[in-house]
Amino acid sequence: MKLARLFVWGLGLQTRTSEGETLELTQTPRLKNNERTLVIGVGLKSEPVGEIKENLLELEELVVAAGGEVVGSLIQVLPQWNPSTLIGTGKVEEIAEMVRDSAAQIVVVDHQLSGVQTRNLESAIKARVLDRNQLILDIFAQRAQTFEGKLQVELAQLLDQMPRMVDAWMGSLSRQGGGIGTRGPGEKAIENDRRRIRERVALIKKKLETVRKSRAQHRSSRRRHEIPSFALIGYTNSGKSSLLNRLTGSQVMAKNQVFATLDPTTRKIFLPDGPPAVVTDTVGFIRKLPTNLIEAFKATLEESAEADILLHVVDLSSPNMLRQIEVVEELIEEFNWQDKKIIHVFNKMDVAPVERQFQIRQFPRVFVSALTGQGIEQLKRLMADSINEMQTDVQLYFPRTHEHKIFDLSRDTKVIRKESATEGTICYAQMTPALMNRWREYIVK
Ligand SMILES: Nc1nc2c(ncn2[C@@H]2O[C@H](COP(=O)(O)OP(=O)(O)OP(=O)(O)O)[C@@H](O)[C@H]2O)c(=O)[nH]1
Ligand SMILES: [Mg+2]
Repeated sequence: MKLARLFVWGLGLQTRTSEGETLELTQTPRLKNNERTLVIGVGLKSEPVGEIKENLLELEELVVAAGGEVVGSLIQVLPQWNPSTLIGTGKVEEIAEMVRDSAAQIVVVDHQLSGVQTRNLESAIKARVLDRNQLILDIFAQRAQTFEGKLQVELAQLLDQMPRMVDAWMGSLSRQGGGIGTRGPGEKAIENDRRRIRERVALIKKKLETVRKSRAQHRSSRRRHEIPSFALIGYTNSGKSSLLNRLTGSQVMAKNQVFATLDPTTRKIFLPDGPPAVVTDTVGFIRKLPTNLIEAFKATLEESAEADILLHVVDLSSPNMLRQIEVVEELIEEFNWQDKKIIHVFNKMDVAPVERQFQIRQFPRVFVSALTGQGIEQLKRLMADSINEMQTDVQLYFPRTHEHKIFDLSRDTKVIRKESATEGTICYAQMTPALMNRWREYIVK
């Protein structure tokens, strides 16, 4: 029975043990409020130590965001990973001692752990062990508000759980002296669990697909009305939501906390001398973002993928600014957004040292403060300019029988010049790619 419970740990599913009794299972092992937590930074000798330390500081922020209290930290740099515990045996002992001394209830390791490694560490350290991915998933699970957000988080958790299960299962088989061909009752229960998870994954994916379609419909209706769109992207806590509020006068939650925003919000914005546009605020990025989360949040990310222009928001005051920019740029490549138009928005200029501005090589860029409003007018002008830049000069030909359409054209865009031609009229105008698509049957050049 112990075996069966082990594998379905944290799935929020009801399942049957090998003895046939029904188990009510709890949600993912959440970090409870004020739970005493030890954080462990790990890295290989080949990695720069500074980066391992930075990652650890960020892990501490993540623990606080999840509601935990950091009571100690420790770093280990290894020549290579230890397959059974990730870190070296001596360090495991040291951590066990720290856990005893500090009465820590939970240990978070800043690296992905396999199911076997987690279990071995837990039995040696005598505390619950989470890895970075599980912690991030935990925060998402706590924050998810909407139906879609909750579905996405559950999907990410299930995808995260599956390989751990298989791994822990293999580990326990080899410990029992079993192997391929030895099928115990526990194994059957595990297979059942795996099937249930697969079914649930399929169900959630189907539901998410429906959500995705309805989003796509909204977007295409925006397209039909030719509304240019911006998406705020950037490192978590860089001030995306604050900027949305400042730009559009809305009141979405902005908080000094990593992953304050999960669900995308779209608001209308009025730019000087420009057409009305929309701005979308979405979930922030972080280094080592779990791939399962990316997979699960596809629908949300599409909202940014479909935007005409990305506003990459950077926290100019962060000591890790350059690394954070790098992480976001890597993700931009991963999502294939590199060909989009990107405006770099360096936020929090009110609290950043002025020299910082000289380190910036990205263009086009603007320095702002969502808090004080500094630079916001400049940002708006840059946004309006970028919309206008998206326009190209086109030439349209309307045969006599379609000349009434010129009236519609002049409502969509400014008709710069009209010339009569044989059996019709030629019009010169400027158009955005979306408008060009709408008028493609008349465009000659
Ligand atoms: N001093 C200063 N603080 C700012 C500025 N903009 C945002 N903040 C603060 O930075 C913190 C994070 O702001 P958010 O707008 O929630 O950041 P976000 O990028 O939406 O964060 P996530 O949704 O968690 O990814 C909040 O405490 C804001 O008050 C600014 O221009 N100056
Ligand atoms: Mg936000």
